[in-house]
Amino acid sequence: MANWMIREKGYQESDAATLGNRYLIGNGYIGIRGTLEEYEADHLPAINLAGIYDRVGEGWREPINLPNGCFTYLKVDEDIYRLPEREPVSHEMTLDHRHGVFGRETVWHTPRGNITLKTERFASMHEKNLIGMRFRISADFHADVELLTGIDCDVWDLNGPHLEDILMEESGDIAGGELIVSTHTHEAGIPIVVTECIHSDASVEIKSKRKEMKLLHRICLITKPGESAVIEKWVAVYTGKESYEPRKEATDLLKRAYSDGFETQLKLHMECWEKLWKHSEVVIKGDEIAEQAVNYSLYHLHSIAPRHTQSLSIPARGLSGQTYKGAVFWDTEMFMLDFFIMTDPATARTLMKYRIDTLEGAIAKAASYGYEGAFYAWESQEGGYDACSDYNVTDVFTGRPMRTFFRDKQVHITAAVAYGILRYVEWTGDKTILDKDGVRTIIECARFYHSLLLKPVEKYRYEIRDVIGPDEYHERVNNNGYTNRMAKYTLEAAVRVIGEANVEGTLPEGFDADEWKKNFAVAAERLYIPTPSNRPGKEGVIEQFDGYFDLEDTTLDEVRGRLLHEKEYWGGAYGVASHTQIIKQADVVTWLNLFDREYDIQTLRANWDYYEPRTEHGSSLSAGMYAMLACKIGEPDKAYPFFLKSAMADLKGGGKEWAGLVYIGGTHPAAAGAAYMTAIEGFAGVSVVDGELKVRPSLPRSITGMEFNCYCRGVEYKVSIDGGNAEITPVGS
Ligand code: IFM
Repeated sequence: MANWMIREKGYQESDAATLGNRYLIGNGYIGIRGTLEEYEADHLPAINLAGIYDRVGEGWREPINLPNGCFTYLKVDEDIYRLPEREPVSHEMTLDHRHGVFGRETVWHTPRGNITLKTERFASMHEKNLIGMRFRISADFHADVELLTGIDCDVWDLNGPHLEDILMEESGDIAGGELIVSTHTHEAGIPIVVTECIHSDASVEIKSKRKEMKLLHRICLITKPGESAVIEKWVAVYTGKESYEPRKEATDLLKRAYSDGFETQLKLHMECWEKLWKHSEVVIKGDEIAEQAVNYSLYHLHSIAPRHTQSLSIPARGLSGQTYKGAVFWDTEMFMLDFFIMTDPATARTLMKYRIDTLEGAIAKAASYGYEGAFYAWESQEGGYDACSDYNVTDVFTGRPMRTFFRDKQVHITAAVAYGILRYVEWTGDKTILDKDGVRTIIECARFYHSLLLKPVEKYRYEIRDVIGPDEYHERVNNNGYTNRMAKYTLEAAVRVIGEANVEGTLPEGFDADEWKKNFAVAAERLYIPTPSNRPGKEGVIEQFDGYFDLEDTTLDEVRGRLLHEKEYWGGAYGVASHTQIIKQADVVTWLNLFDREYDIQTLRANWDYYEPRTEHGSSLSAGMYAMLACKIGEPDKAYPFFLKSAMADLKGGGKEWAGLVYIGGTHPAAAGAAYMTAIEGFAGVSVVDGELKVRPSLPRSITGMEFNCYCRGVEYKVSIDGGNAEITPVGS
């Protein structure tokens, strides 16, 4: 039986940030950190909304944290019982990651006996604007209890405050009254409404503690030993982006939920989750740890999938807070997209539509640097706005912002967009995404690389200089192999797409197809792609960028030992890794993983063996790429620990939480996606060849079989693997 529950026994205040990520619940629209109900801003609770950003002054533009509608604490005989202030007798947190239900149970000792508070909460998959909560209070004595629950408007912000003119009101349409908080964002004035109501048989009073920015219900009851008092609570959230009447919609939703009751709404929510698992559950036989870790990873991807819209993407830290500015990186296309293509093609389309719809932002960014075409945002927010600043890391020694070049030099982002759109088409067969806008997007991506090319006077080839590859520790390098190969891919893809669009009539008006096809084809052909080396000791290894092999060749331990501060940034002008061959994350290995068919196994292995010991894996994206390439060289056992590292990125934690003095903690959906890709494309060996689904399993020792479903070209297949044998059957046949 698969394990779908994680639990944390005992209480450590210092774990609040990590557990906030690990126990996150969400429905793609709302993300709620797995923090305790009584936590205030200093313990980092956050309710995030997908796609709503705000900027205050010169601070970073970031997603907003909503007034915390889950805020709750307990009073017994006039004394407050909450963590961390009051030490518990026992404490446990749980997450049912099959159904997205968070739970906690805490027992406190009071002078008259023990009191237990149990809570459950879910962000409804059925009603995207709804959060459901249920409290059970029991005591082994006649306790005089007050449950204080409501909306805490004193929110945690990294670069806020983002909410203005906060208005706290009460209304009496529902028994017990509704609490209503109306506010708007600072920059664009987007109206936000958070409403709350409770259902309780006990006596209820509304208590406003406006000074402390809290609007609360006070529920008074006397416990009977052996019985639990049950209180249900609903929170509804609407914004002016989705409704002209957010307040009315929110209170209408509250009324519906109130009359349905918790059990009914919970059932609807769980049924939605069951539907998702029907298409996406991965059964792994023989290895329960791997099975739980993969499905837990998929839980996170489901929780942040924007199913409520047709054009939105997923931020690099999901909906787990304001880190990384809630922005969308190449993580989506290169790490998360495959999961959606194979289990939920409609969401995959939504992710790629976001890129097509933000093309104008990318064109404007390219123009701002003097390039043509589309230079996509390194940290994309709405409209394709690039939230990445020129000073993205704070120096730990001086406290000053450091000039970083992620925004202006990580040009491989544009190729990720072209790759994602075409991978979607290849797997789904859905060419409708390549309408006029889609075709234009591919053309503008290619035009960008075309405008970047340089031709050295003495050489008959094009080069791309002054870039940062996936390994961000080496800045402003020439001919990063990954970047050049992805640029070539984009140019060649554009040639193909232009040819087909010419027939379909989907080319942009006035576009000279023949001229550009020729330009792109010549550029692709002459673009320099570094080749495997024949230097002694480096045979078959591809140099990551010009001059990389001449850098100091030392060990990871040696470089780590040179750190003067644990949070010091390893890259940049003076970083400990910058002048060495130590790299942050898979770079050449990412490239070879995508284009493995162009190299023999010896070359793939030589590069894996050379680069892995030199990789810090300082990004959660790294391990998955090593895992997948290990599978491609027929070494699933070598892949396994890297696969588990990806799959456990949030289950176990331990990843980097700081870049210099900038907090970068949160969930790791790209690692979750990489875990899926390793399981399905690596171990199970799933691929699409000429439009047909192929399976060639190569399982690690601990895994004896696998079962999962996979969409390909509009048909859903069931794949069953038993040792080295695989069976593919269309679902429903
Ligand atoms: O996109 C990644 C990048 O490759 C490494 N730093 C973190 C980013 C967001 O996950």
